[in-house]
Amino acid sequence: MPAKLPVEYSRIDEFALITLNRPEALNALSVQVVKDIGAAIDEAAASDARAILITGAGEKAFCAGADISEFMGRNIVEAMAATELGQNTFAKLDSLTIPSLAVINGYALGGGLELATACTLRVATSNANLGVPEIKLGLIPGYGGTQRLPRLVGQGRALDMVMTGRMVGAEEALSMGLINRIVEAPAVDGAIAYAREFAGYSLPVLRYGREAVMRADQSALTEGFQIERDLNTLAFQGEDSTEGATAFLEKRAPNFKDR
Ligand code: DAK
Repeated sequence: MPAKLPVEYSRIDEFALITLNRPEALNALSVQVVKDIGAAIDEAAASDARAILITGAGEKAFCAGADISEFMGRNIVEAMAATELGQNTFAKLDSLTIPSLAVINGYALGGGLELATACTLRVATSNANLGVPEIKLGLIPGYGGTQRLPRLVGQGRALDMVMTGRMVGAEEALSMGLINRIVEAPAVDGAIAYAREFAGYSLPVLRYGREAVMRADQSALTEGFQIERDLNTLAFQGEDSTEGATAFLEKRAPNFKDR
C-alpha cells in the first residue's frame, strides 16, 4: 500500500483537488504540510486544471489551524520564517490564473481559515465552524488573516472574530460574506457544481475580473476605475471577447479558447 501523504494532489475531471490529509489531527498545518500545499499549488498551476479545489480529509475538519504541537521551542527567527512561509504559500493562490475554491467540510480555524480566505471563493457544509482562535493561545493570526479577513467581512466583524476567537457557523459565515455558498455533503460534489458555473469561461478574462475586484481594496476609487478600464480594454483585445459577442449574435453557446 502506498504511504499516506499529508497533502494529496489529484484530479477530478477538469479540476485539481488538493486534500489536507491528516484527519487524525484535524488536518492541522505542520510546517511540512504548508510546504506540501505550496508544492501542490505549483503542480496545479502548471496543469490544465480549470480550478483548484482545496479540502480536508475526513468528515470533521477542513483544517484546525497551525499544528500547535510544533509551537514549543521556536526562536524568533524560526517563528518569523514559519509565518513568512505560510503567508507566501497562501499568497501563491492570488497570482494564479486558475481560480481556487476552499471546500470547507467542518472546522476551518486559524491557519485553516487563513488558507480558505486566500482562495478565490469558499463553500462550506452546514456543520462547518469557522474562526480565528489564535487569541486563546496568546497569539494573533499570522498567515494573512488580519489582512484578508477585514477585506472580506469588514473591519468590525474581523475585529470581533480576532478579539473573541469565537467560531461562526455556516449560516452566519454566509450572511457576513465569509463563504459564498453552503453545500451539502459530500462538499467536493457541491464545490464542483459551483466551479462548473464559471470553469467554462475564459481563464484569462476570469483573472482580469478577479484582479480588478481584489485591487478595489488596495486602491483609491479613481485608481480603481483606471485599473478597471485597463483590464476591460485588455479583455476586449482578446479572441475570447470576439467569440463571446459572435456567439451571442449567432444565438449559440460560446467556445472560449483562453485567448
Ligand atoms: N494542532 C495540532 N493538533 C490538533 C489541532 C491543532 N491545531 N487541532 C486538533 N488537533 C488534534 C487534537 O490534539 C486531537 O489529537 P489526539 O488528542 O486525538 O491525539 C485531534 O486533533 C482531535 O481533536 P480534538 O479531540 O480536540 O477534537 P474535538 O472535536 O474535541 O475539538 C476542535 C475540535 C477543533 C474544537 C479542537 O481540536 C481545537 O480547538 N483545536 C485547536 C484549534 C486551534 O486553536 N487551532 C490553532 C489556531 S492558531 C505562527 C504562530 C502561530 C500561528 C501560526 C504561525 N508562527 C509564529 C510561525 C497560529 C496559527 C493558528 O492556526
